[in-house]
Amino acid sequence: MSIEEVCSQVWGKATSPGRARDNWSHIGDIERGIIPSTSMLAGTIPVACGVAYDFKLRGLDNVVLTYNGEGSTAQGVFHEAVNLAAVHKLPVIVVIENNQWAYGTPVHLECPTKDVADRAKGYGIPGLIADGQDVLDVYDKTMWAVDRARKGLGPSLIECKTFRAYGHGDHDDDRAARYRPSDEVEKGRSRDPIAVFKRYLVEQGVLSEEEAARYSPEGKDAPSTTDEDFPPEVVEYLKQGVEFAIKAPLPAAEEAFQWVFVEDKQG
Ligand SMILES: Cc1ncc(C[n+]2csc(CCOP(=O)(O)OP(=O)(O)O)c2C)c(N)n1
Ligand SMILES: [Mg+2]
Repeated sequence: MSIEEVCSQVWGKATSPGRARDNWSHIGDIERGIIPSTSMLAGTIPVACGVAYDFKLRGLDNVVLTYNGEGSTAQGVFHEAVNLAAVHKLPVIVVIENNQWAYGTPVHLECPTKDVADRAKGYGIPGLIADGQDVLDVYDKTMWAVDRARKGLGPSLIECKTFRAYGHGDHDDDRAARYRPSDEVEKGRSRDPIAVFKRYLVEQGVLSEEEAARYSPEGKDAPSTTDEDFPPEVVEYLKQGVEFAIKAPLPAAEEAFQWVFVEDKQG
């Protein structure tokens, strides 16, 4: 998806895939295999199962990945959908980003097992644990599950152990600072995934210390970063998208009634 389309979705313009019908976080495009999500926690897992069932019926070896928080695993629909995927050996990978909080609810009040990955046992499917701060570990575990699904062996659950560096959203930062102990926040932020990956690249001799230190967005929230924290080509790329979206037209008001139901091609 192009940066122009992504920015258009944020600005709610006619040039966005959702044509201003949904917010930025629900971006998707069926033609390109990106399923738009819904706000209902875990609600995208049964949709992923439906898409996977279609792939299976058509004999394709495509795999569906669906990303959810650990809080979502306390929803009834999570269990129904994972059960369905397991029973029918659907090529679905359920990725759980365990950032240890669902708004103000800590993981131990959402999930009774030691690891969220243990939930997989009830469905007889693999439950993998990845270091969610390490991009390569997440990649390896994901590809293991993808290969397995491609062989027709069914779904896997991958718990990526991660950390919510700030509040649930900008609106939650102050509250988060009250309900989370500050040492927990400091410890979590110290393992920023960008810093972890940079360190690895330096160790492997791919990046020099000097190159690694040139740009440093890690550990900063959005309002604290400046253009200097990113390579100029990245800043230019983003500006291009933003400028395009600001100038783009809004959809026509009549569109509000279109595409709500399946339309009769005759009339
Ligand atoms: C069924 C449902 N209940 C409540 C909400 C409100 N809600 C939005 S995000 C959120 C917390 C989600 O926590 P988690 O699943 O851990 O994901 P995270 O945001 O931490 O990645 C809640 C309760 C919702 N969107 N859907
Ligand atoms: Mg969470």
